[in-house]
Amino acid sequence: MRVGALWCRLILPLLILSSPFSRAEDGYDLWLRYQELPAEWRSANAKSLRSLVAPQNPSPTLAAARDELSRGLRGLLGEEVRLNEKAGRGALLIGTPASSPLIAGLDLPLGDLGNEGYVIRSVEIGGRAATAIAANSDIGVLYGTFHFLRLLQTRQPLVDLAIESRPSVQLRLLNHWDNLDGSVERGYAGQSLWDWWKLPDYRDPRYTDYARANASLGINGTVLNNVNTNANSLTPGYIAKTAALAEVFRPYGIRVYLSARFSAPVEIGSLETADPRDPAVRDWWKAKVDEIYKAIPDFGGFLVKANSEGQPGPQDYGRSHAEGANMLAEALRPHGGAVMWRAFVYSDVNPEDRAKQAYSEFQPLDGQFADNVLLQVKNGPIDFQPREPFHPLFGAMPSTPLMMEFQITKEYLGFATHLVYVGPLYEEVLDADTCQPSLLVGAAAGRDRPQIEANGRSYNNEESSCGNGATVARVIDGSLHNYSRTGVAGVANIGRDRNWSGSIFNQANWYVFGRLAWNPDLGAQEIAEEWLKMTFTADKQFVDAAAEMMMRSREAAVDYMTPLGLAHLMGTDHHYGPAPWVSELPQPEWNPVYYHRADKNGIGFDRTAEGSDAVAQYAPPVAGRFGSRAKIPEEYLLWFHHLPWDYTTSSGRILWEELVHRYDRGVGEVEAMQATWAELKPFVDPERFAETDSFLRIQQREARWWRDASIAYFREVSGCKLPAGVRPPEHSLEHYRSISFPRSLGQPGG
Ligand code: BDP
Repeated sequence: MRVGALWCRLILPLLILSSPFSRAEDGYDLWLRYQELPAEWRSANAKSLRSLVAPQNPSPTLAAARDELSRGLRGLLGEEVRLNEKAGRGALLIGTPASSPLIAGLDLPLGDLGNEGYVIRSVEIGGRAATAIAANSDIGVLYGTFHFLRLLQTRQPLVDLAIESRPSVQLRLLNHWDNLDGSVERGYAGQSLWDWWKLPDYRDPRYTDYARANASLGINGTVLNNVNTNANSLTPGYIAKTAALAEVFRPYGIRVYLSARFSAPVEIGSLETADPRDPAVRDWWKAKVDEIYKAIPDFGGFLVKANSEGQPGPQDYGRSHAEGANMLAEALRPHGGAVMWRAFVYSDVNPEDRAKQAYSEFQPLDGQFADNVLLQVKNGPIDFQPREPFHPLFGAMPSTPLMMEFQITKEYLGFATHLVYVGPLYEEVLDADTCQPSLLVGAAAGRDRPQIEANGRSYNNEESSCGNGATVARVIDGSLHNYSRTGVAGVANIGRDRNWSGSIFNQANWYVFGRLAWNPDLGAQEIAEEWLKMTFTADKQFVDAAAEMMMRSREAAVDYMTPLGLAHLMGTDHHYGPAPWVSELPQPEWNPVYYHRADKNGIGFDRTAEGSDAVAQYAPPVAGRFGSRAKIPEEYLLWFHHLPWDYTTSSGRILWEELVHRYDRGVGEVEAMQATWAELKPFVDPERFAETDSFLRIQQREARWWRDASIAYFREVSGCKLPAGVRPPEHSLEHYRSISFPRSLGQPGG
C-alpha cells in the first residue's frame, strides 16, 4: 500500500476518531447545535424525557414545536424520543388548552401570559410525573419549546420546573438593510439571504432555519428590505416574492414588514405627487396596502425613512413627519398594520448640532401621530457609535410610542472581524435613567411642590425624579408612559455566509438582541454565558473565561476607536478604520473634525449651555449631570465638553495623557483577548477556533492602526508630546492619511 493510501485509509480515520470534536463545525447551526449532553446529565434527567406527547393534527406552528423537540432531543440525548399519544411516566407534553385535552385538564396558570407567553411546568397526570410546555396560543408553545431546549443545552436540571415567561415588548423585529440587487447596506456577512431572483418559486431551506433561529429568541417580525429603499419592492412581482417568504416564516410567528419609499406613488404609481394631503396619493396607498394584504393577510406594516440622508418624505411637500406617517397609518389601520416611522433625521441645510436635530424635529410632534404609528429611535442621538449617551427622545414623548432601534451589524465596530459583543452596549442604554417619571401633568403640575420648569414642562425638583426606575427599558416596554404599542428593532447582521453573521462571535449579537427584546431586564453577562454554552460548550472553565472576554470587548473597542466620549472618527462613507483628519467634505457633519473639534487648545464638542446646549434636551437632572464637568461620567466627557488638553481627568492624568492611555488600554485588551482565546483552544473545535484566532489577529492589527493613527493625528493637532515610555505610532500621520478603501464592504453603492 502506498504511504498516501495508508494515511487515508488507516491513520486519518484514527486521528478523527480520537479527536473530541467529531464533526467539522462551520457555524451554520448557530446556538441550535443540539450536541449530545454528557452521560451524567442524561442519566440524571432521562426520567423526565421518556416520551413526547404532542397534539393530534397539529397546526403548522405546533408541528414546528414538535419537530424541533424531536430534533433537539435526538441530538441532545443521542437517541430518538418516542412520540406517544398518551401521557405515561416521564412524558413531555406540549400544546394549548384548545389543541390538547391533556393540557386543558392540567389547569395551568395561563391567564396572565397573553398571546405569546408560556409555562414550563413539572406536573402530575394520573399520579405520574410529567412535564408540560403550554400556552394560550400555538406560538407560545413554540417559544416554550425553545426555552425548554435551552434548559437542556445549558444543562439545567429538569426537576420542579415552574417557569412562566411572556415578552415585555410587543414588536421584536429584525431590520434587514438588504437591497433588491442582493447587496446589504452595512452588511458584512455576504450577500442578502433573500434570493429575490429565484423567489417566489424557490424557497431556500435556509429561510426555515432563519425562522427557527429567530423563533428560538422570540423575534416575531422582520423588515425584509433596506430603509434606503427602492419603490420596486412594492410592485406586484415583489409582493408575490415577499408573500412566499411570509409563508415560510408564518409557522414560526414571524410577520413580514417592508420599508416603504415615500415617493412610491410617483415612481411606480405614475402620480405626479406623493403629497400626503393629496386624495389621489392617499387612495394610491390604500389600494397598495389592500393589494399587499390580499397576498399577505398578516403583513406587519411599513418602516419608513423619510427626509433623511436624501430620502424622499412629506417635507418635500411642506408637510410634517406626522402627516406623512398618518397617511400610511390610515391605509394600514383597517388591516391591523403599523407604521414604524424613523426618527433618524438630520438635514443637509440645518446648521443645528446634529445630535439635537431628531429631538428638535420630533419632540414637538408628540401626540400628533395616529395610534398605529410607532416612532423608531436609534439608541443614541447620532448614529450607532461605539458609545453614545441615550437618545434624549426617550422619556420625552409620553404620547407617542417610541421603539428602540439598535444596530446588530457592526458598522462602527470593526465590521465582521472584530470581536465586539454588543450586549453591554444594549444593556447600558436600556438601563439608562431618563429621570423623567415625575413629569407633572394635569392638576399635579399646579400643586404646591418644589418644581422646576424645563423644555416648557414642569418637573419635580431636580434630584427626586432620578432613581425611580424611569429607565429607557421602561420607555420601550411602554410601562413608563402607558404606551399601547411597544417595539424593539435590531439592524440585522445576517447574510448568506455559511455562519450567517460573518463570524461566530457575531452570532452572539443576534442572540443578545433577541433575548433582550423579549426581556430587557436580562443581563448581558448571563446572556453571553447562555450563548457560549449553547454555541461551544458548557464547561465552566471555558464559559467563565470566554464570557469575561466578551463582556470586556465592547469597552476595548471604545478605547481603541473613540475613547472618552469621542465619536464618528471613522473614515467617511465606508466607516472602516480611523480618519479623524477628514475635514474637506461639503456637509459639515460628514467630517470627523465636526465631531471632535480638536485644535491646539483642546478637544471635544461643547454641548453645554455655553455650546450647542444639547444637554437641555434631557430631563433637568440628566442635563445637570451631563452639563457639569465635575459630575459627568467620564465615558461621555468629550461628547458634551470641549476641554483643554491639560484638563485634569479623574485618574490624575491630563486629558492628552488620558487619551493616549485609553488608546493603549484598548490595544492591550485585544492582546489579552488573543491570549485568552489561545488558552481556550482545547475546548473548541479546530474550525471555529481557527476562525476566531485569525479574526483576533486582524482585530489586534486594526486596533493598533486605530491607536497609532489617532495618536499621530491628535499629537500633531495639539502639539503635545507623547508621554514618557509611550510607544510612538508605527508610521507617519501622512501614511495613515494616505490609506484608502475604494471598495470597502457594505457601503451604499460600493
Ligand atoms: C447610518 C448608515 C447608513 C444608513 C443610516 C440609516 O451609515 O448606511 O442608511 O444609518 O440608519 O448608520 O438610515
